[in-house]
Amino acid sequence: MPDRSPACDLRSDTVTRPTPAMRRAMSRAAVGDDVFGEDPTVRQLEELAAGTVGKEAALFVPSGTMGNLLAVMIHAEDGEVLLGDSSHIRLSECGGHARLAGSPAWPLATDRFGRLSPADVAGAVHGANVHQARTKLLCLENTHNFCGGTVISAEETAAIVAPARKAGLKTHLDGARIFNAATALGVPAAALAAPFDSVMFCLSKGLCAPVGSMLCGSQAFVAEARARRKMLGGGMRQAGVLAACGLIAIEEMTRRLAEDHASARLLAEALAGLPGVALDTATVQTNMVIFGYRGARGRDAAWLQRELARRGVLALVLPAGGEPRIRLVTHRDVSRADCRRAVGIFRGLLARQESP
Ligand code: TLP
Repeated sequence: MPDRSPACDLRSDTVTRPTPAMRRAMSRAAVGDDVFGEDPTVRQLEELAAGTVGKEAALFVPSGTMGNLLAVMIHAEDGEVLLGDSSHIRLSECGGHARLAGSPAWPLATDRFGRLSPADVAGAVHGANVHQARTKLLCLENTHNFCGGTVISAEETAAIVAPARKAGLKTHLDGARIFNAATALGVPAAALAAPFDSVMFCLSKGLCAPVGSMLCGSQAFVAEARARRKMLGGGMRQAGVLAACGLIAIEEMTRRLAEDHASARLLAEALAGLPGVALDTATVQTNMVIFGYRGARGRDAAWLQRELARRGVLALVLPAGGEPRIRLVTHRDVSRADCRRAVGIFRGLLARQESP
């Protein structure tokens, strides 16, 4: 069975297949019942993950969505959550913060690079009163998905988090792609996670593991998350076969992300000048390229997605807020040559449809 998709699949880095080394590690992995705390490979992964982001402990969870939900449940205790208006937690996690954690969101304006204003954070905090729930938690996202995979530096993060800390809030980082941010900034992931009580990062995106994310924080926080993971149905048994891939994801796959960033830049620079494309190249900082499209004769992002798919290039139309936009994500399973081919297809399509 071929391990790579035949199409040039730029919909997401979640489409990556486990690498040959991961397949081998799965077959050799020592396993046990992880709900009984007896899976040695999961334990090893949790220790490695915690150390990598500079936290005391970590929990292997089935998805980033579950990791973020657990953080909201535990930190916010049904109080209010401050988060960016275009954050993944707000727009793409089925409203779990409200529906399952009982925590309403207080959305804050996000700039085009995914940053919140420290003054907005300070101004949004309120105590419980007859009209409002008490503000309990601030969540940030780095890299910021719907801003185009943009990065927030350690200094900017510290400035945004400071007013929340001063007001006694808990803080959580949705670091689904924290290693992309760390690579782009040339700093350890731990430096970006340092200001937060907890951080979630994903193994199953650009790091190529088939399943799983890590939720990291203090010993007490992770113990509580372990119990609540079981409540949510996320307790896994012989999960060592998955954790074995996670070990390779952290130890090896984090080192190659600059290649994906270079591919994204190649795509962005070629697409930015094409007719109908509205692309802010300053937001192309990691492995994503997001742009608007309006062509002649009412052709839009949905049309472009369809025509690309007919030619073997898969893209996503982002439904999250505002005018539909096209998202391309680079990853290990699309080579530089695939990206050059995709550029040729874009050029052929857009140049042709603009002519009378
Ligand atoms: N993002 C997916 C889709 O849901 C859009 C993708 O293809 O980018 N935080 C961030 C910043 C994410 O981008 C995602 C997934 C998650 C959390 C949720 O992770 P999973 O999919 O593992 O639940």
